[in-house]
Amino acid sequence: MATTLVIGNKTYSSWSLRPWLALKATGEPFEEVLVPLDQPDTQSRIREYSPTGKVPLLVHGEVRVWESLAICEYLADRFPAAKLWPADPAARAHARAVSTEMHGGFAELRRNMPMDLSHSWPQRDRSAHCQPDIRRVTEIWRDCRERFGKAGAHGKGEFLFGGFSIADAMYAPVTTRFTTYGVKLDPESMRYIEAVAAHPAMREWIAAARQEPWELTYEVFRQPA
Ligand SMILES: N[C@@H](CCC(=O)N[C@@H](CS)C(=O)NCC(=O)O)C(=O)O
Repeated sequence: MATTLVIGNKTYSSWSLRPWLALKATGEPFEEVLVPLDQPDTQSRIREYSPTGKVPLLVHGEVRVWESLAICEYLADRFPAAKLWPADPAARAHARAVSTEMHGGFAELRRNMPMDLSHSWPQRDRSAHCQPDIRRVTEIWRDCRERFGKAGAHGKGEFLFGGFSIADAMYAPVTTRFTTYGVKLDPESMRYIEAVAAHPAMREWIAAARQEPWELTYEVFRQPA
């Protein structure tokens, strides 16, 4: 079945990265349609595919799915062999809860530390503006690792539940933000950031991001630090 993922710039589109990682994990071949953000024709191009005017959007045969987490859920349904969620109901419920928490929350962290995979900006560290979000994100990571990951609830590995799952896809863009802005965290969180950075699909996405010609400056960086 023809599969297409419509995404934004790889450097900046954190929501696009999430389902892209999940789709990669299925092993299903797919076409990528990349619509550069913040261009005069961005909206008209996205709206050729998406009713919301936002990316990502998945086209799978006749089916269209938008919203990053809904796309990940659809992929988990259609490609069960990929084991995108942990099999154990308790671990799966926890993975869904932390994924939903990411999808609906952490607005201050997302606003103050936007994803930028092509630069290193320690001088733009605005982590002081989003400490409650950072505390909660790192608490989630440590807790998942301690309760599920280290015990191999979802197979052996360095990810939140052991092996790679949708929960890791949802938090992957967050891990990069701490690297981009040079924020130091507790050792367990730093180990998790390294594990995500070493994931082959993540490396592929970042390598492609660094080839992109577009430069965006987020509004938040025009404000005083
Ligand atoms: N809740 C949506 C958020 C999608 C979103 O905000 N996408 C941004 C890019 S990361 C977008 O399409 N913006 C449209 C634009 O900038 O014109 C999801 O989870 O997919």
